[in-house]
Amino acid sequence: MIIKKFEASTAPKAMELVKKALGENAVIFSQKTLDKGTPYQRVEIMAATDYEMDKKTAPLLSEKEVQGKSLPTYGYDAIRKPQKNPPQRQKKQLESRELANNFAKLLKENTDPWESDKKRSTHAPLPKAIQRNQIKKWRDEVIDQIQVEHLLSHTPGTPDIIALVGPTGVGKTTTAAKLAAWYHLHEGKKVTMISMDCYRIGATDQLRTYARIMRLPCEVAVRKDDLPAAVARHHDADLIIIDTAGKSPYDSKHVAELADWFAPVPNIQLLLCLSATTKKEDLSQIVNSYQPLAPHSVILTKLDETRAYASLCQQVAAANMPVGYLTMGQRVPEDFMVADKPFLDSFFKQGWPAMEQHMTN
Ligand SMILES: Nc1nc2c(ncn2[C@@H]2O[C@H](COP(=O)(O)OP(=O)(O)OP(=O)(O)O)[C@@H](O)[C@H]2O)c(=O)[nH]1
Ligand SMILES: [Mg+2]
Repeated sequence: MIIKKFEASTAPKAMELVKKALGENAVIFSQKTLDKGTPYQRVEIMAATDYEMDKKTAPLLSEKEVQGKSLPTYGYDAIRKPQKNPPQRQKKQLESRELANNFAKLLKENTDPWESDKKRSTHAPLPKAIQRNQIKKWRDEVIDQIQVEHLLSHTPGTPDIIALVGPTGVGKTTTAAKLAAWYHLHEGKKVTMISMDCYRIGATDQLRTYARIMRLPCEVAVRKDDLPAAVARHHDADLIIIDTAGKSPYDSKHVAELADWFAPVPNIQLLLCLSATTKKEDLSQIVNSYQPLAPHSVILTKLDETRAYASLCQQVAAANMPVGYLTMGQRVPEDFMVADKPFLDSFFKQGWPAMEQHMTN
């Protein structure tokens, strides 16, 4: 396995470098723009390929071609790397105002299905002066309801089994890899990965590649019976992470099918992935449609792709499901956090600046 960082003036040029060095099968872990808006703006891509492929096909790059000098460690050391530009106070204030405004809008809409009659009574028009305090109070009440819970350990000597479920493209596979990295590299657990995603071309390869890079076993369950069999084969693992195929939350058959697959697997904990970019109505539909599976907790993904978290906060509180983990970017394993209550509180109160602050520490 080989992981490299490439820099060029534009994304296509950086991709060219990747192809030249690692071949067509390289896996792109991350892409970001450095020194954005300055004359030094450039694109950085982190990509990987396995060792054999590299030996056969990858010509060596000259030092001039690859400007990134130090390669980040693949693993826990790379997590929460300090960022160059700490958040500015002004920006922080703007973000908090945005969050408060969102709550204000929601308050006006008066459309929250989960609200109690007590809260509903606060929807009577309020004088502007006290409205702000009321919104803040109401927001804090909502945030207080959100609980945090991580992986639950069952019987010692048997693996903990978790499965990531959720709609298409919310980041299940990427998060499965981040979870594997966290529990394997940080907690020292013996992790096995299983892919149940045979719907999409290349989906199993995506998980397999991550597993190969971390040198973890990875199985593919093609038929229903394959799943308990694969779990049984890895009875000596500490943790089994199952990645599932994403489907539309409006596809009623999908949840029934998942339930059918999971039925013979004892003590399986389902983690529902919710993307922060999902619209309020759809979030509610997602939570409802996965409810029959009784998810153990939620993973909040793509927190970096929006700055408005009010709907997410509301839906999570309403769903009464604890938050387990957070993801805030495409980088594996860096853009991942095990949720904790004090952080979640400040994140939902302050918005993105709280995340930036956290990542600089
Ligand atoms: N910005 C951002 N992108 C993310 C995050 N997590 C995953 N992604 C990206 O979202 C895209 C989809 O991620 P996947 O992990 O393939 O999503 P999935 O839920 O497994 O998708 P399906 O299997 O097709 O349902 C990829 O480009 C990921 O890199 C995140 O926290 N932030
Ligand atoms: Mg996937």
